Amino acid sequence: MTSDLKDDEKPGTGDDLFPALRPDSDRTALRFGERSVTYGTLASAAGGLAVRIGGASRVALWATPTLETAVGVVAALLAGVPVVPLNPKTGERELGHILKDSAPRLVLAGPGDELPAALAGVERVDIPVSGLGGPPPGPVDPAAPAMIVYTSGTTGPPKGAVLPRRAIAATLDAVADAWAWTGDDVLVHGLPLFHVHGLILGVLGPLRRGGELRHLGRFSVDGVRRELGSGGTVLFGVPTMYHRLAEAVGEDPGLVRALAGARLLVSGSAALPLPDHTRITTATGRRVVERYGMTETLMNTSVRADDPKARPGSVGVPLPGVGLRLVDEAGEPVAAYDGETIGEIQVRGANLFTGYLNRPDATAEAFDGDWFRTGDMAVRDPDGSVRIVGRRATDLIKSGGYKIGAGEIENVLLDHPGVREAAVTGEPDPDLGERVVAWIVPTTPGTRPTPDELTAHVAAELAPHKRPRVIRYLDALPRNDMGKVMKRALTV
Ligand code: MCA
Ligand code: AMP
Repeated sequence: MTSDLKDDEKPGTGDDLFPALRPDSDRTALRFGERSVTYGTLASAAGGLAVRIGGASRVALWATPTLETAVGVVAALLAGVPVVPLNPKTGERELGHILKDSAPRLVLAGPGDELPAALAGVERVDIPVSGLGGPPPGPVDPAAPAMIVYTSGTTGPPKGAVLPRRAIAATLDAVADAWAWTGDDVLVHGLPLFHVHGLILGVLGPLRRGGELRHLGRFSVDGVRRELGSGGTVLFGVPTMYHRLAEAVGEDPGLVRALAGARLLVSGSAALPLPDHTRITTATGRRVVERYGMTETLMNTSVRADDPKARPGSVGVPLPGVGLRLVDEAGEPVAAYDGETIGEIQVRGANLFTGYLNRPDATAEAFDGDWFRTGDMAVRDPDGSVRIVGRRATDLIKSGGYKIGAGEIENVLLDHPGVREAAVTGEPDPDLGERVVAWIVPTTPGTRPTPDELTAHVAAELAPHKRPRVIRYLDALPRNDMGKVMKRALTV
């Protein structure tokens, strides 16, 4: 039976997060390369899987950049089962930690995916991309945990940020307001699907609006040119991706047309350097809009699509529903909007996580009352917009938009038999923003472990994106009188 009602006027499946998810909808929801699903097929596939996994305490999701991952996360949300996205390239030690900490009852994976031995003890459920659906989901408590996303700190292994369902809804509706994001938009991106940026904003965002996602599988300039040039309206990326577009755009008329034709270009996860803003705007006439978020807080601020005055370097104004303050060294709120007085950004609102899994100590430390301490340092301009000027912790490195803790890499390097001492720092990098540098004192002078050996060791234990890009050898690490490594002295 056909209906004259528009999709957004028809009765839905009853799901509060995805009102457009209707069994009878033939609107395209998701496209990954040649494969796509409509909202109707997605409702059936995810609805059926939701029945299968319903009642599980927690599920892991083998988050490849594929349609299956998107169906898996929607199914878990329909079922009200907390889902832990896993980076399929995670090394042995990090995966072991995440599985022990989160204790998933099931692992959702694509039918052809090969899972590592660490997951052998967890029951596997293959994710279908079609199906017979299931009964409409029952209401899920907005305060219930929806997703657990692992994020690095300065020391120790990653912590699982527990994100309630209401935070996902709140953040997606807030950015929709800032970006005038509707069901008519076609989002293009090639972000990984095991972090907030790619998975929550980049997959759940378009689904909440009833729009379309075209995922590139992996980021490439060619993919952006092709998809934005053939109906895509919005692009999401980390600064490294915009840097690569900025490098290419001067000599690529097709890319110029594709970017110039987009409704909105959004960058986040790290600061987009001024020269990249300038090169893209000069070539295309379009500006890149920056937004500022964090795994624990989802999105905090953004340049608004309807604010033509926002300057490059600004991350915009607090999103609707987000309380934001700057706090000085003494713990006092900064009153000034003078573009000069620096304070730590603290935020509160429905967008926040509820705590770190199994880590009440770390959760307590992260809050000042109901204000979450982000560790990011910023100033506020007279128009209320925020400019990030640095980070409180020097032991956090942002490389390619990934947050990496120096401590976790040092611990792994120290486990290598050829390493006596190790220190890890971040250095400016034109492509990655920062690159991971490892300073190594070999166990036996004269027989150094090779850079390839150390790099492969970190990639295999933690994750390839955490591997050092540069290895430097020293006879001893510089230490102060207390024996503490003086990282500031580690420069060439
Ligand atoms: C290289 N590879 C290796 C090794 N060396 N594998 C094992 N051992 C080695 N020694 C492999 C990698 O696995 C990868 O495989 C390929 O070589 C290239 O890796 P890499 O050099 O790391 O890639 P890149 O070119 O440097 O990647 C740049 C990138 C990437 C595409 C921009 O950094 C990226 O996707 N960043 C997105 C980060 C993100 O989404 N952050 C959001 C979190 P293969 O070729 O198979 O891939 S922040 C967040 O969520 C907050 C809320 C926010 O505000 O957004
Ligand atoms: P993550 O913990 O991986 O979610 O990364 C969150 C961190 O990324 C924030 O605390 C900021 O330091 C950084 N970040 C995210 N968006 C921006 C942005 N637009 N500009 C500067 N830094 C950003």
